[in-house]
Amino acid sequence: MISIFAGNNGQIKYRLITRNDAELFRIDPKGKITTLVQFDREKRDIYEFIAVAEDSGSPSLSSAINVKIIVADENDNYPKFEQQIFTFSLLENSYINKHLIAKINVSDSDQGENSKIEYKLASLTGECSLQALTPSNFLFPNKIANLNPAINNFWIDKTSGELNARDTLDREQMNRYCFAVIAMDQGVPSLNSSALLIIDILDQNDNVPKITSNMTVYLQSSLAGSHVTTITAKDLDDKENAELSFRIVQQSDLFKIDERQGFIYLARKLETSDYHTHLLTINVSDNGKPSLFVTGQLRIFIDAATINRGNAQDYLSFMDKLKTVEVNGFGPDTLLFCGILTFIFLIAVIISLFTAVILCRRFQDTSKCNNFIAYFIKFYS
Ligand SMILES: [Ca+2]
Ligand SMILES: [Ca+2]
Ligand SMILES: [Ca+2]
Ligand SMILES: [Ca+2]
Repeated sequence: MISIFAGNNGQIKYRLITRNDAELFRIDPKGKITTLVQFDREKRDIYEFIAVAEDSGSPSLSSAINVKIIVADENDNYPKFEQQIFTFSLLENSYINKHLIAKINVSDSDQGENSKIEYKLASLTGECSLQALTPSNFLFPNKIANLNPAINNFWIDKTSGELNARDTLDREQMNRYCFAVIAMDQGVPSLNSSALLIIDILDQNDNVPKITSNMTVYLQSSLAGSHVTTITAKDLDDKENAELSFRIVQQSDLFKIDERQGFIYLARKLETSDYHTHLLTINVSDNGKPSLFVTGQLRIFIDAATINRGNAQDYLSFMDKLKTVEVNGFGPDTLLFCGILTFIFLIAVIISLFTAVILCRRFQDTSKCNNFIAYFIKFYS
């Protein structure tokens, strides 16, 4: 409310001369100006009109003043994020712009302190989703330093909103971070909003494959194609950086390796000269760029006693299988054989029937035909 007082010189009348803004204000007989509507500073913050004071003399004398109304701000707008979910990717073991990951932008339509934003990061106690984004799920770093060290890998500049990685990150330890980013204005009382922040850590080929299989083998079979052993290895990286290829380094006409699966087999039947210890250098490499590799020595013992024992065991297990088929009577092979016999029998019956019908038509004699059919039934019964 504003008051305009024009002195005591007779009876004074007040009125507002305005442009469009006149309807928004009124002035009472004592010169008090009041508003007629609610004002929204974010739509318009300045109004101007002229107030006139007029005496009741004859002729009447008057004076006028310019009145300027400035609408003060109220903190009635929440900080607004550009988007609700921010997703960033960061290559492990590296910085982006000296630790800077991105700048989080927030707007607030208010003015002054009411639109001045401070940023904070918080861990989420719930799952990584927009539904979990409620203040009851927020855990701030100072309270949880020992409970959730993941958040300590990042920090946000509280005034600029620049999100930074504090240190190099290892994808093999954690490949995704999920936080809440909170923006608070400095109004009284303060208003705040939050958004989901997801940081995916991309893989770099920083792990050498590790051989995990036993590298000592006693060969038990002399036949070409026999399984010798399978080389297994682990690589902690991701995708092609962890896809492994297996190779025998030296040329060998006796041993071959499957490049993808790592199993080693006999390329040919054993000869007498093969009966000794063989040392193979196995190379296991990933498909990263550049590729990393490890080599290991595989020791294969070949002696007649072990081979004979292995061959004897192979023979016994083969005989056991045969017995199982005989005892059960209806092994898969037996069933196939029975099926083929039945099929041949049915074809024979159909051909015979077809022949019988054609011959009957040629005989033109019912008794001969009946005799023939009777003979046919007797043959198949
Ligand atoms: Ca605000
Ligand atoms: Ca406001
Ligand atoms: Ca690797
Ligand atoms: Ca890696």
